[in-house]
Amino acid sequence: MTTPKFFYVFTLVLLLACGSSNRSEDKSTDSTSTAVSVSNFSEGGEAAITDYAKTLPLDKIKLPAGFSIDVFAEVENARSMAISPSGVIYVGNKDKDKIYAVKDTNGDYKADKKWTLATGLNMPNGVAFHDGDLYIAEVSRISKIEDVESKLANPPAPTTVKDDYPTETHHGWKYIAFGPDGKLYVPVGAPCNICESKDEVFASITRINPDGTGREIYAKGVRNSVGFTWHPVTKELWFTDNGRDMLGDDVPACELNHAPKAGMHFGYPYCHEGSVKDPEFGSKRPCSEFTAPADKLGPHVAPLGLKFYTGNQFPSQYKNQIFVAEHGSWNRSKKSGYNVSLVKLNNNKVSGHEVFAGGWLDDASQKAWGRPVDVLLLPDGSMLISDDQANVIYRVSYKGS
Ligand SMILES: [Ca+2]
Ligand SMILES: [Ca+2]
Repeated sequence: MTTPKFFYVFTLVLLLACGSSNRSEDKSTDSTSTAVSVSNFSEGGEAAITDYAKTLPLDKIKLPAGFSIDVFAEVENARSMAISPSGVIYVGNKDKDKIYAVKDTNGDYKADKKWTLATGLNMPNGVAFHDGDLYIAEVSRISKIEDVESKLANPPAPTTVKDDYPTETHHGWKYIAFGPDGKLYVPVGAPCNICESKDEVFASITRINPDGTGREIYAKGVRNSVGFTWHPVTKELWFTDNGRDMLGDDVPACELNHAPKAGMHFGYPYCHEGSVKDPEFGSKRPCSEFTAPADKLGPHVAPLGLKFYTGNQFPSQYKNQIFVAEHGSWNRSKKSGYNVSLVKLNNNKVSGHEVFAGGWLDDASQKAWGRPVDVLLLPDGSMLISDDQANVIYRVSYKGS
């Protein structure tokens, strides 16, 4: 039995017509749906890696045996990062005004798509992903792009969640993250190098509900935290704090702190690194009143983002140890930091630290070609490092020796 050719043609035309009408219906459904919908990642955006990546001297980066480093994405002034369940990485700016999203859409561990989600923002350093929404921290405002992954190619302006944080730009850029309690943690840096403030919100880490209500101060005496995370087992908060300047090359140390409960005071501006009385404010309150740091990371190293290693790719000794990005010093005659450190924990106490990745600073010339800002784990257990000077995100992976 044969079928006339015109029948095939007719059927094909019918199928094409149905297909296109279905597609337009899907679109109109998406735009009114409140459920989390995932974008077609091929829509919009631009290349995430160009020939620029090849110009970076990655061979200068020293890592332990078996590890390697590559460029994952090019992002101007790449600062804090957050990842969504579908593997989109969101990236903030401090010296620029934008928020970006990047994604590896073909599974080769290099991002191939980059979308600019927002522009014209005021030091939008912080990003957090929660229930399908992207939260953004500017100096005084928390905003969000709802259901962001259905809108990567055509994002609306972020809508305000809360806009009454202080407007001071000195230490005003913010890291943000959702805690295990479902609240958004928002630090407020001291508006100075060293000072007391009338408003107790300065030099603190606050937390708010996802809708912006219920602000409370979680931790006090924190000069300028630009990174925090929660222990994967104890669910307790750990955060970095940048020590004061202008007390010389070697004092005080920048800090890694442990805040297992609300209401703790970490010393600023009275006491630094647990034992150093501030020359101006130290006589007002003794160091014994405050919680000392869990680890002294070294003077002026500027620790920012940190993460517990919860992946399965790196050797087992890294499990639940802390990686800390050290942005590097400006207030020191010989530069310090400019690396990613590994802080080792034993029974919830720090047992030591060492450089994990270094080489962005050239010791001889005292010139740096890159500055680590934040660290983030990918689902495969490899680690991303953002760099706001070299304008890239690196990926560190372990293949064994
Ligand atoms: Ca890719
Ligand atoms: Ca402290």
